[in-house]
Amino acid sequence: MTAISNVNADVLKQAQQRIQQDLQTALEAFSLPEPLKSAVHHAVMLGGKRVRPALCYATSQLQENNPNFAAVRRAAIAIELIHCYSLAHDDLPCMDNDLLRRGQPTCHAAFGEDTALLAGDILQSMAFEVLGSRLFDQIQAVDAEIVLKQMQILATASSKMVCGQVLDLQAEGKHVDQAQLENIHRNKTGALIQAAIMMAAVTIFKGTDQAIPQLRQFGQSIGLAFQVQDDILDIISDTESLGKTAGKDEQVDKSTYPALMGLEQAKIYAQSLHNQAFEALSYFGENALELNQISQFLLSRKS
Ligand code: GRG
Repeated sequence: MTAISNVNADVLKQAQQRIQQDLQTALEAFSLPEPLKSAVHHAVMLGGKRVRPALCYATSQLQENNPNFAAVRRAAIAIELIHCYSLAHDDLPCMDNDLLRRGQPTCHAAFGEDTALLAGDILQSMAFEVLGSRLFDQIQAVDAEIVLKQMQILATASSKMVCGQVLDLQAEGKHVDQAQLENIHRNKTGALIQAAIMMAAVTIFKGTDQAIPQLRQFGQSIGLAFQVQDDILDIISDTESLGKTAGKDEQVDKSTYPALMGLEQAKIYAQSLHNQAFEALSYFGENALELNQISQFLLSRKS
């Protein structure tokens, strides 16, 4: 058990180190006026588990020495920039109105609502600019078909995330059934997690490969499981471990899995979604070792 946890920690740690450097490189390429520059740095560089980039890199590992790895690195940056924008906006007074994120003051708490809103806005554009750039690919020609597919995947997932957020806000204080809750979370959280996997998948596989639907299924299961776990942690964990305000869901009467089915049943549901995810990965055999390890980390995560 200890051995597996260590391997998990190593895979994630390596991904965190790589994405931290790559994000730094990407941000340095932009010339932004103050205080926007500092707000963007605050929203992106301070902490975070970096799960989405880690899923990107681990998917790339399905093929040894992926010749399009530069496109995977750009995708990992782009997905994290979109994620950071969503967190900055999610914390705004007109949304969740939170003051703590990743153990730090939220972007608007540190820089004001106007600058935090604009930081989120520009992070969206930056994500697509990075995706269409030659970053890490100066020698080899950029594969335009891959870039186009990645842009489509990211744009679709980002739109779904906003739609999911709207549905989530509408559901506050109301009773929703499991199908409605699933629709909210597949859009709000699951779509971006699935996109992290698919943006790397298109650097390796053609659309007709059987690997594509398997990875789509894996992404869908792990994406929903992530939100179920997030709902559980909001109840069983504390503010210090989470780096964000614990118990917030109940405070604002959010529709969550524990609220719908009870805490114990929600834990069982999270495990069953992970089982579905592992099942989809079994198609890839040992090549999916890193994806397996990250999935195990996600199931046992405490923050
Ligand atoms: C356009 C106003 C406007 C809003 C954009 C705010 C928004 C739409 C969407 C919110 C989406 C959102 C914040 C979903 C929650 C997903 C989630 C579980 C986030 C936490 O992810 P972690 O645990 O965070 O990976 P770290 O900090 O580790 O990166």
